[in-house]
Amino acid sequence: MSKGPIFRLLAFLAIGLMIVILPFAIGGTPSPLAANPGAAALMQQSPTQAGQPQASPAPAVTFTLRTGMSGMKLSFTGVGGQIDGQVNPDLHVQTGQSVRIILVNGDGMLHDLSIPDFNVTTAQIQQVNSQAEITFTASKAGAFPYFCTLPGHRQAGMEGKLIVGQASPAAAQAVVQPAAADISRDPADLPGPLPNRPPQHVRVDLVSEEVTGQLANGVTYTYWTFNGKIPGPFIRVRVGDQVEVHLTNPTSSTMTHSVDFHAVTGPGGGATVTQTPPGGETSFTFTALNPGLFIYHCATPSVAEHIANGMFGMILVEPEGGLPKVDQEYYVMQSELYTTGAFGQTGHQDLSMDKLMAETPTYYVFNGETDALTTRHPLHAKVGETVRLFFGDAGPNMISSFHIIGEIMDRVYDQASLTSAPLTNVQTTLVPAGGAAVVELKLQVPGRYLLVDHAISRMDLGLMGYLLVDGPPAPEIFLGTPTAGSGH
Ligand SMILES: [Cu+2]
Repeated sequence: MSKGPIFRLLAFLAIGLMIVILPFAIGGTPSPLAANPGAAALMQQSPTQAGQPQASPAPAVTFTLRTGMSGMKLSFTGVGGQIDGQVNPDLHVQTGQSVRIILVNGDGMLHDLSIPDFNVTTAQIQQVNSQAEITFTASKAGAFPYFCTLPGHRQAGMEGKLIVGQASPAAAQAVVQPAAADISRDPADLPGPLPNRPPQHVRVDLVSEEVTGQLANGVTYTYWTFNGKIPGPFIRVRVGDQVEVHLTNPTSSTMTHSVDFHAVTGPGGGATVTQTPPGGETSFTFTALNPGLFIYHCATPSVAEHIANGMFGMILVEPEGGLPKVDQEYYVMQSELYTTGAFGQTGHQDLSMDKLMAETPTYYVFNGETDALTTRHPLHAKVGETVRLFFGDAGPNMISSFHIIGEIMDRVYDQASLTSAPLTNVQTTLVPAGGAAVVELKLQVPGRYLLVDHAISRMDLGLMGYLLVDGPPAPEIFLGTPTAGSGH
Protein backbone atom coordinates (compact mmCIF):
# COMPACT_ATOMS: atom_id res chain seq x y z
CA MET A 1 0.00 0.00 0.00
CA SER A 2 3.07 2.30 -0.18
CA LYS A 3 2.22 5.51 -2.04
CA GLY A 4 5.88 6.39 -2.71
CA PRO A 5 6.27 4.95 -6.23
CA ILE A 6 2.92 6.38 -7.35
CA PHE A 7 3.79 9.85 -6.12
CA ARG A 8 7.18 9.68 -7.83
CA LEU A 9 5.52 8.62 -11.06
CA LEU A 10 2.94 11.44 -10.80
CA ALA A 11 5.64 14.02 -10.05
CA PHE A 12 7.67 12.79 -13.01
CA LEU A 13 4.63 13.06 -15.30
CA ALA A 14 3.72 16.50 -13.96
CA ILE A 15 7.22 17.88 -14.56
CA GLY A 16 7.29 16.36 -18.04
CA LEU A 17 3.93 17.92 -18.82
CA MET A 18 5.10 21.35 -17.59
CA ILE A 19 8.18 21.17 -19.85
CA VAL A 20 5.89 20.50 -22.81
CA ILE A 21 3.19 23.02 -21.89
CA LEU A 22 5.12 25.95 -20.44
CA PRO A 23 6.45 27.36 -23.71
CA PHE A 24 2.89 27.44 -25.02
CA ALA A 25 1.61 29.14 -21.91
CA ILE A 26 3.63 32.32 -22.39
CA GLY A 27 2.37 35.36 -24.23
CA GLY A 28 -0.42 35.70 -26.77
CA THR A 29 -0.34 34.28 -30.27
CA PRO A 30 2.83 35.60 -31.86
CA SER A 31 2.81 36.51 -35.50
CA PRO A 32 4.16 35.93 -38.13
CA LEU A 33 5.11 32.67 -36.44
CA ALA A 34 1.51 31.88 -35.55
CA ALA A 35 1.83 28.50 -37.24
CA ASN A 36 4.28 27.48 -34.55
CA PRO A 37 3.20 29.37 -31.45
CA GLY A 38 5.35 27.31 -29.11
CA ALA A 39 8.58 28.11 -30.91
CA ALA A 40 7.62 31.75 -31.30
CA ALA A 41 6.75 32.07 -27.65
CA LEU A 42 10.09 30.56 -26.75
CA MET A 43 11.87 33.12 -28.90
CA GLN A 44 9.80 35.87 -27.36
CA GLN A 45 10.57 34.96 -23.78
CA SER A 46 13.83 33.05 -24.14
CA PRO A 47 15.93 33.25 -20.96
CA THR A 48 18.91 34.61 -22.89
CA GLN A 49 16.85 37.72 -23.64
CA ALA A 50 15.56 38.17 -20.14
CA GLY A 51 16.75 41.43 -18.61
CA GLN A 52 19.26 42.09 -21.39
CA PRO A 53 19.25 44.63 -24.18
CA GLN A 54 17.81 42.92 -27.20
CA ALA A 55 19.94 42.48 -30.28
CA SER A 56 16.89 42.55 -32.56
CA PRO A 57 13.26 43.54 -31.96
CA ALA A 58 11.02 40.82 -30.58
CA PRO A 59 8.63 39.32 -33.12
CA ALA A 60 5.27 40.97 -33.50
CA VAL A 61 2.56 39.68 -31.22
CA THR A 62 -1.15 39.34 -31.95
CA PHE A 63 -4.00 39.16 -29.46
CA THR A 64 -7.60 38.42 -30.29
CA LEU A 65 -10.38 39.72 -28.04
CA ARG A 66 -14.07 38.92 -28.42
CA THR A 67 -16.80 41.17 -27.05
CA GLY A 68 -19.63 39.69 -25.01
CA MET A 69 -21.42 39.53 -21.72
CA SER A 70 -20.21 37.76 -18.63
CA GLY A 71 -22.89 37.73 -15.97
CA MET A 72 -24.49 41.17 -16.23
CA LYS A 73 -21.17 42.71 -17.25
CA LEU A 74 -19.86 43.56 -20.68
CA SER A 75 -16.34 42.31 -21.35
CA PHE A 76 -13.54 41.40 -23.70
CA THR A 77 -12.70 37.70 -23.66
CA GLY A 78 -9.35 36.38 -24.90
CA VAL A 79 -9.35 34.04 -27.90
CA GLY A 80 -6.37 31.68 -28.32
CA GLY A 81 -2.98 31.56 -26.64
CA GLN A 82 -2.49 32.11 -22.94
CA ILE A 83 -5.38 34.55 -22.71
CA ASP A 84 -7.90 32.06 -24.13
CA GLY A 85 -11.16 32.28 -22.21
CA GLN A 86 -9.91 34.99 -19.84
CA VAL A 87 -12.21 37.93 -19.19
CA ASN A 88 -10.49 41.29 -19.79
CA PRO A 89 -7.07 39.59 -19.87
CA ASP A 90 -3.81 41.37 -19.12
CA LEU A 91 -1.98 41.62 -22.47
CA HIS A 92 1.75 41.19 -21.84
CA VAL A 93 4.18 42.52 -24.47
CA GLN A 94 7.81 43.61 -24.55
CA THR A 95 8.95 47.18 -24.84
CA GLY A 96 9.42 48.06 -28.48
CA GLN A 97 7.37 45.11 -29.67
CA SER A 98 4.94 45.50 -32.53
CA VAL A 99 1.45 44.68 -31.24
CA ARG A 100 -1.65 43.76 -33.20
CA ILE A 101 -5.02 43.49 -31.46
CA ILE A 102 -7.92 41.95 -33.33
CA LEU A 103 -11.35 42.80 -31.98
CA VAL A 104 -14.13 40.34 -32.79
CA ASN A 105 -17.74 41.25 -32.16
CA GLY A 106 -19.38 38.48 -30.17
CA ASP A 107 -22.65 40.05 -29.10
CA GLY A 108 -24.09 42.23 -31.87
CA MET A 109 -23.66 45.44 -29.86
CA LEU A 110 -21.68 48.39 -31.18
CA HIS A 111 -18.12 48.27 -29.77
CA ASP A 112 -14.57 49.37 -30.30
CA LEU A 113 -11.27 49.01 -28.46
CA SER A 114 -9.06 51.92 -27.58
CA ILE A 115 -5.66 52.38 -25.95
CA PRO A 116 -5.36 56.15 -25.55
CA ASP A 117 -1.79 55.87 -24.21
CA PHE A 118 -0.74 54.68 -27.66
CA ASN A 119 -3.23 56.80 -29.59
CA VAL A 120 -4.98 53.83 -31.16
CA THR A 121 -8.68 52.99 -31.48
CA THR A 122 -10.27 50.36 -33.69
CA ALA A 123 -13.18 51.06 -35.98
CA GLN A 124 -16.59 50.57 -34.35
CA ILE A 125 -18.13 47.20 -35.21
CA GLN A 126 -21.61 45.85 -34.59
CA GLN A 127 -22.24 42.77 -36.73
CA VAL A 128 -21.66 39.49 -34.89
CA ASN A 129 -18.29 38.02 -35.95
CA SER A 130 -17.21 41.24 -37.67
CA GLN A 131 -13.64 42.30 -36.91
CA ALA A 132 -11.55 45.42 -36.54
CA GLU A 133 -7.93 45.74 -35.56
CA ILE A 134 -5.17 48.04 -34.44
CA THR A 135 -1.42 47.76 -34.88
CA PHE A 136 1.06 49.82 -32.93
CA THR A 137 4.49 49.70 -31.34
CA ALA A 138 4.60 49.32 -27.57
CA SER A 139 7.12 52.11 -27.30
CA LYS A 140 6.98 52.73 -23.56
CA ALA A 141 6.92 50.46 -20.52
CA GLY A 142 4.08 50.44 -18.04
CA ALA A 143 0.51 49.28 -17.55
CA PHE A 144 -2.03 50.97 -19.83
CA PRO A 145 -5.81 50.51 -19.91
CA TYR A 146 -7.58 49.24 -23.00
CA PHE A 147 -11.33 49.72 -23.10
CA CYS A 148 -14.43 50.24 -25.23
CA THR A 149 -15.22 53.93 -25.82
CA LEU A 150 -18.97 53.47 -26.39
CA PRO A 151 -20.88 55.35 -23.67
CA GLY A 152 -21.18 53.29 -20.52
CA HIS A 153 -19.35 50.25 -21.85
CA ARG A 154 -16.14 50.82 -19.92
CA GLN A 155 -18.11 51.28 -16.71
CA ALA A 156 -20.08 48.14 -17.53
CA GLY A 157 -16.87 46.13 -17.53
CA MET A 158 -15.12 46.47 -20.89
CA GLU A 159 -11.67 47.29 -19.62
CA GLY A 160 -8.34 45.50 -19.29
CA LYS A 161 -4.64 46.24 -19.17
CA LEU A 162 -1.85 46.24 -21.72
CA ILE A 163 1.34 45.55 -19.79
CA VAL A 164 4.49 46.60 -21.60
CA GLY A 165 8.01 45.74 -20.52
CA GLN A 166 7.92 42.36 -18.94
CA ALA A 167 11.22 41.05 -20.27
CA SER A 168 12.53 39.79 -16.95
CA PRO A 169 10.82 38.44 -13.85
CA ALA A 170 12.08 41.51 -11.95
CA ALA A 171 10.52 43.86 -14.49
CA ALA A 172 7.32 41.82 -14.43
CA GLN A 173 7.22 42.22 -10.68
CA ALA A 174 7.58 45.96 -11.02
CA VAL A 175 4.82 46.29 -13.60
CA VAL A 176 2.33 43.68 -12.47
CA GLN A 177 1.36 44.19 -8.87
CA PRO A 178 0.83 40.98 -6.98
CA ALA A 179 -2.80 40.50 -6.04
CA ALA A 180 -3.39 42.21 -2.73
CA ALA A 181 -4.84 40.42 0.28
CA ASP A 182 -8.47 39.33 0.26
CA ILE A 183 -10.05 41.22 3.14
CA SER A 184 -13.60 40.11 2.31
CA ARG A 185 -15.33 37.76 4.70
CA ASP A 186 -16.78 34.64 3.11
CA PRO A 187 -20.57 35.10 3.48
CA ALA A 188 -20.70 31.46 4.66
CA ASP A 189 -18.45 32.38 7.60
CA LEU A 190 -20.98 32.64 10.41
CA PRO A 191 -21.85 30.48 13.41
CA GLY A 192 -24.84 28.16 13.10
CA PRO A 193 -28.10 28.42 15.03
CA LEU A 194 -27.78 28.31 18.80
CA PRO A 195 -29.04 25.29 20.68
CA ASN A 196 -32.22 25.83 22.63
CA ARG A 197 -30.69 27.02 25.92
CA PRO A 198 -31.37 29.49 28.73
CA PRO A 199 -29.65 32.90 28.68
CA GLN A 200 -25.95 32.78 29.54
CA HIS A 201 -22.76 34.83 29.68
CA VAL A 202 -21.04 35.24 26.28
CA ARG A 203 -17.61 36.78 25.69
CA VAL A 204 -16.90 38.58 22.40
CA ASP A 205 -13.36 39.57 21.40
CA LEU A 206 -12.90 42.23 18.76
CA VAL A 207 -9.56 43.47 17.43
CA SER A 208 -9.37 46.65 15.38
CA GLU A 209 -6.98 45.75 12.57
CA GLU A 210 -5.78 48.16 9.90
CA VAL A 211 -4.97 46.09 6.80
CA THR A 212 -4.24 46.74 3.14
CA GLY A 213 -6.38 44.70 0.78
CA GLN A 214 -7.71 44.54 -2.74
CA LEU A 215 -10.70 46.79 -3.30
CA ALA A 216 -10.99 45.96 -7.00
CA ASN A 217 -8.85 44.51 -9.76
CA GLY A 218 -5.57 46.46 -9.58
CA VAL A 219 -6.88 48.72 -6.81
CA THR A 220 -5.73 48.52 -3.20
CA TYR A 221 -7.02 50.28 -0.12
CA THR A 222 -5.99 50.46 3.54
CA TYR A 223 -9.06 49.15 5.35
CA TRP A 224 -9.84 49.47 9.01
CA THR A 225 -11.55 46.29 10.16
CA PHE A 226 -12.82 44.28 13.07
CA ASN A 227 -10.70 41.09 13.17
CA GLY A 228 -9.11 41.58 9.74
CA LYS A 229 -12.13 40.92 7.52
CA ILE A 230 -15.10 42.86 6.21
CA PRO A 231 -17.63 42.64 7.63
CA GLY A 232 -16.38 41.91 11.15
CA PRO A 233 -17.25 38.60 12.79
CA PHE A 234 -20.92 37.58 12.87
CA ILE A 235 -21.86 37.43 16.53
CA ARG A 236 -24.74 35.18 17.54
CA VAL A 237 -26.39 35.35 20.96
CA ARG A 238 -29.89 34.80 22.30
CA VAL A 239 -32.22 37.24 23.94
CA GLY A 240 -31.36 37.62 27.62
CA ASP A 241 -27.67 36.76 27.17
CA GLN A 242 -25.09 38.84 29.02
CA VAL A 243 -22.52 39.86 26.43
CA GLU A 244 -19.04 40.84 27.57
CA VAL A 245 -17.30 42.74 24.75
CA HIS A 246 -13.54 43.25 24.64
CA LEU A 247 -11.98 45.59 22.11
CA THR A 248 -8.24 45.39 21.58
CA ASN A 249 -6.41 47.97 19.45
CA PRO A 250 -2.95 46.75 18.37
CA THR A 251 0.09 48.99 18.90
CA SER A 252 0.57 49.02 15.12
CA SER A 253 -2.71 50.93 14.65
CA THR A 254 -2.61 54.55 13.58
CA MET A 255 -6.01 55.44 15.08
CA THR A 256 -8.14 55.14 18.17
CA HIS A 257 -11.08 52.81 17.55
CA SER A 258 -14.29 51.86 19.38
CA VAL A 259 -17.50 49.90 18.93
CA ASP A 260 -21.19 50.84 19.02
CA PHE A 261 -23.59 47.88 19.02
CA HIS A 262 -27.11 48.71 17.89
CA ALA A 263 -28.20 45.76 20.07
CA VAL A 264 -27.08 47.59 23.23
CA THR A 265 -29.37 49.47 25.56
CA GLY A 266 -26.97 52.03 27.06
CA PRO A 267 -24.99 55.18 26.19
CA GLY A 268 -23.29 55.11 22.80
CA GLY A 269 -24.15 51.45 22.36
CA GLY A 270 -20.81 50.90 24.07
CA ALA A 271 -18.88 53.56 22.18
CA THR A 272 -18.61 55.85 25.21
CA VAL A 273 -16.62 53.21 27.11
CA THR A 274 -14.63 51.61 24.30
CA GLN A 275 -12.61 54.49 22.82
CA THR A 276 -9.39 52.51 22.61
CA PRO A 277 -6.03 54.04 21.64
CA PRO A 278 -3.35 52.00 19.85
CA GLY A 279 -1.97 49.44 22.28
CA GLY A 280 -5.07 49.60 24.51
CA GLU A 281 -7.92 47.29 25.48
CA THR A 282 -11.39 48.18 26.75
CA SER A 283 -14.45 46.17 27.67
CA PHE A 284 -18.07 46.46 28.71
CA THR A 285 -20.99 44.13 29.35
CA PHE A 286 -24.57 44.46 28.15
CA THR A 287 -27.70 42.39 28.36
CA ALA A 288 -29.30 41.65 25.00
CA LEU A 289 -32.83 42.76 25.81
CA ASN A 290 -34.25 42.90 22.27
CA PRO A 291 -34.13 40.16 19.66
CA GLY A 292 -33.20 41.17 16.12
CA LEU A 293 -30.36 41.50 13.66
CA PHE A 294 -28.25 44.52 14.58
CA ILE A 295 -25.30 46.40 13.08
CA TYR A 296 -22.21 47.17 15.08
CA HIS A 297 -19.64 49.71 13.95
CA CYS A 298 -16.74 51.84 15.08
CA ALA A 299 -17.89 55.15 16.53
CA THR A 300 -14.69 57.15 16.72
CA PRO A 301 -14.71 60.54 14.97
CA SER A 302 -15.00 60.86 12.09
CA VAL A 303 -17.49 58.02 12.46
CA ALA A 304 -18.25 58.19 8.73
CA GLU A 305 -14.57 57.66 7.96
CA HIS A 306 -14.23 54.64 10.27
CA ILE A 307 -17.34 52.99 8.81
CA ALA A 308 -16.37 53.76 5.20
CA ASN A 309 -12.98 52.20 5.86
CA GLY A 310 -14.65 48.96 6.88
CA MET A 311 -15.32 48.97 10.62
CA PHE A 312 -18.69 47.24 10.83
CA GLY A 313 -20.34 43.89 11.33
CA MET A 314 -23.57 42.39 12.70
CA ILE A 315 -24.85 40.70 15.82
CA LEU A 316 -27.90 38.45 15.75
CA VAL A 317 -29.91 38.31 18.94
CA GLU A 318 -32.04 35.21 18.47
CA PRO A 319 -35.57 35.34 19.86
CA GLU A 320 -36.54 32.72 22.41
CA GLY A 321 -36.78 29.41 20.54
CA GLY A 322 -34.55 30.63 17.73
CA LEU A 323 -35.40 31.12 14.06
CA PRO A 324 -37.10 28.57 11.80
CA LYS A 325 -34.68 26.03 10.35
CA VAL A 326 -33.28 26.69 6.85
CA ASP A 327 -30.73 24.86 4.69
CA GLN A 328 -28.21 27.67 4.20
CA GLU A 329 -27.46 30.92 5.99
CA TYR A 330 -25.34 33.74 4.57
CA TYR A 331 -23.87 36.97 5.94
CA VAL A 332 -23.82 39.88 3.49
CA MET A 333 -23.17 43.56 4.14
CA GLN A 334 -23.30 46.47 1.75
CA SER A 335 -21.18 49.57 2.14
CA GLU A 336 -19.68 52.32 0.06
CA LEU A 337 -16.15 53.66 -0.28
CA TYR A 338 -14.97 57.14 -1.13
CA THR A 339 -11.59 57.11 -2.87
CA THR A 340 -9.37 59.94 -4.09
CA GLY A 341 -9.10 58.32 -7.52
CA ALA A 342 -12.00 57.67 -9.87
CA PHE A 343 -13.74 54.30 -10.03
CA GLY A 344 -11.36 51.76 -11.56
CA GLN A 345 -8.26 53.92 -11.29
CA THR A 346 -5.52 51.43 -10.50
CA GLY A 347 -2.98 51.63 -7.73
CA HIS A 348 -3.38 52.36 -4.04
CA GLN A 349 -6.34 54.59 -3.20
CA ASP A 350 -6.83 56.81 -0.17
CA LEU A 351 -10.04 58.01 1.39
CA SER A 352 -11.41 61.28 -0.02
CA MET A 353 -12.86 63.28 2.88
CA ASP A 354 -14.45 65.67 0.35
CA LYS A 355 -16.36 62.88 -1.37
CA LEU A 356 -17.32 61.38 1.99
CA MET A 357 -18.76 64.67 3.24
CA ALA A 358 -20.53 65.24 -0.09
CA GLU A 359 -21.92 61.67 0.11
CA THR A 360 -20.68 60.89 -3.41
CA PRO A 361 -19.23 57.38 -3.19
CA THR A 362 -16.70 56.02 -5.67
CA TYR A 363 -17.37 52.33 -4.99
CA TYR A 364 -20.30 50.31 -3.71
CA VAL A 365 -19.40 46.84 -2.41
CA PHE A 366 -20.72 43.73 -0.74
CA ASN A 367 -18.40 42.39 1.97
CA GLY A 368 -15.73 45.00 1.38
CA GLU A 369 -14.55 44.56 -2.19
CA THR A 370 -15.96 44.43 -5.70
CA ASP A 371 -15.12 40.74 -6.24
CA ALA A 372 -16.02 39.52 -2.75
CA LEU A 373 -19.28 37.75 -3.65
CA THR A 374 -18.60 37.08 -7.34
CA THR A 375 -15.24 35.48 -8.07
CA ARG A 376 -14.00 35.13 -4.49
CA HIS A 377 -16.87 33.83 -2.37
CA PRO A 378 -20.14 33.40 -4.28
CA LEU A 379 -23.16 32.11 -2.36
CA HIS A 380 -24.20 28.52 -3.13
CA ALA A 381 -27.45 26.58 -2.84
CA LYS A 382 -29.21 23.63 -4.41
CA VAL A 383 -32.62 23.50 -6.02
CA GLY A 384 -35.14 22.75 -3.30
CA GLU A 385 -33.13 24.40 -0.52
CA THR A 386 -34.17 27.35 1.59
CA VAL A 387 -31.67 30.16 2.05
CA ARG A 388 -31.59 32.85 4.71
CA LEU A 389 -29.63 36.04 4.12
CA PHE A 390 -28.59 38.18 7.03
CA PHE A 391 -28.29 41.41 5.09
CA GLY A 392 -26.97 44.63 6.57
CA ASP A 393 -26.33 48.07 5.16
CA ALA A 394 -23.33 49.65 6.89
CA GLY A 395 -23.55 52.81 4.80
CA PRO A 396 -22.00 55.01 5.99
CA ASN A 397 -24.60 56.98 4.04
CA MET A 398 -26.50 55.16 1.32
CA ILE A 399 -29.80 53.33 1.59
CA SER A 400 -29.95 49.94 -0.14
CA SER A 401 -32.80 48.84 -2.40
CA PHE A 402 -31.79 45.23 -1.95
CA HIS A 403 -32.89 42.94 -4.77
CA ILE A 404 -32.05 39.47 -6.11
CA ILE A 405 -32.32 39.36 -9.89
CA GLY A 406 -34.45 36.38 -10.91
CA GLU A 407 -35.85 35.59 -7.48
CA ILE A 408 -38.69 36.69 -5.28
CA MET A 409 -38.03 36.89 -1.57
CA ASP A 410 -40.51 34.52 0.06
CA ARG A 411 -40.14 36.17 3.47
CA VAL A 412 -38.57 39.44 4.55
CA TYR A 413 -38.17 40.32 8.19
CA ASP A 414 -38.49 44.01 7.42
CA GLN A 415 -36.05 46.27 9.29
CA ALA A 416 -34.71 43.01 10.75
CA SER A 417 -37.59 42.92 13.23
CA LEU A 418 -37.77 39.25 14.20
CA THR A 419 -40.77 39.70 16.47
CA SER A 420 -43.07 41.07 13.75
CA ALA A 421 -44.59 38.81 11.13
CA PRO A 422 -42.38 38.75 8.03
CA LEU A 423 -43.50 40.34 4.78
CA THR A 424 -44.16 37.77 2.08
CA ASN A 425 -43.41 37.75 -1.67
CA VAL A 426 -41.19 40.82 -1.86
CA GLN A 427 -39.27 41.95 -4.98
CA THR A 428 -37.04 44.65 -3.49
CA THR A 429 -36.57 45.51 0.14
CA LEU A 430 -35.43 48.85 1.50
CA VAL A 431 -32.60 48.66 4.02
CA PRO A 432 -31.57 51.93 5.65
CA ALA A 433 -27.98 52.90 6.35
CA GLY A 434 -27.27 51.42 9.75
CA GLY A 435 -30.08 48.91 9.33
CA ALA A 436 -30.63 45.32 8.31
CA ALA A 437 -33.11 42.79 6.97
CA VAL A 438 -33.47 39.05 7.18
CA VAL A 439 -34.45 37.56 3.84
CA GLU A 440 -35.58 33.99 3.17
CA LEU A 441 -36.13 32.32 -0.17
CA LYS A 442 -36.55 28.85 -1.58
CA LEU A 443 -34.63 28.01 -4.75
CA GLN A 444 -36.60 26.27 -7.47
CA VAL A 445 -34.69 26.87 -10.71
CA PRO A 446 -30.93 26.31 -11.18
CA GLY A 447 -28.73 29.12 -12.44
CA ARG A 448 -26.88 32.23 -11.40
CA TYR A 449 -28.83 34.86 -9.48
CA LEU A 450 -27.43 38.33 -8.88
CA LEU A 451 -27.52 40.16 -5.58
CA VAL A 452 -27.80 43.88 -6.31
CA ASP A 453 -28.97 47.22 -5.02
CA HIS A 454 -31.75 48.22 -7.42
CA ALA A 455 -30.43 51.77 -7.32
CA ILE A 456 -28.89 50.04 -10.28
CA SER A 457 -26.10 52.41 -11.31
CA ARG A 458 -24.30 50.96 -8.31
CA MET A 459 -23.93 47.70 -10.22
CA ASP A 460 -21.47 49.54 -12.47
CA LEU A 461 -19.67 50.84 -9.40
CA GLY A 462 -18.76 47.46 -7.94
CA LEU A 463 -21.92 46.21 -6.27
CA MET A 464 -22.78 42.66 -7.26
CA GLY A 465 -22.93 39.20 -5.75
CA TYR A 466 -23.66 35.75 -7.15
CA LEU A 467 -26.01 33.17 -5.74
CA LEU A 468 -25.17 29.98 -7.67
CA VAL A 469 -27.93 27.40 -7.63
CA ASP A 470 -27.23 23.84 -8.75
CA GLY A 471 -29.79 21.23 -9.60
CA PRO A 472 -31.97 19.76 -12.31
CA PRO A 473 -33.73 22.13 -14.71
CA ALA A 474 -37.33 23.01 -13.90
CA PRO A 475 -38.90 23.69 -17.33
CA GLU A 476 -42.38 23.84 -15.81
CA ILE A 477 -41.23 27.00 -13.97
CA PHE A 478 -38.69 28.47 -16.38
CA LEU A 479 -38.08 27.42 -19.97
CA GLY A 480 -35.75 29.25 -22.34
CA THR A 481 -32.56 29.15 -24.38
CA PRO A 482 -29.75 31.59 -23.60
CA THR A 483 -29.30 34.20 -26.35
CA ALA A 484 -25.95 34.68 -28.10
CA GLY A 485 -23.49 36.68 -26.05
CA SER A 486 -25.50 36.44 -22.87
CA GLY A 487 -22.78 34.40 -21.17
CA HIS A 488 -24.43 32.35 -18.49
CU1 LIG B 1 -12.37 52.90 14.12
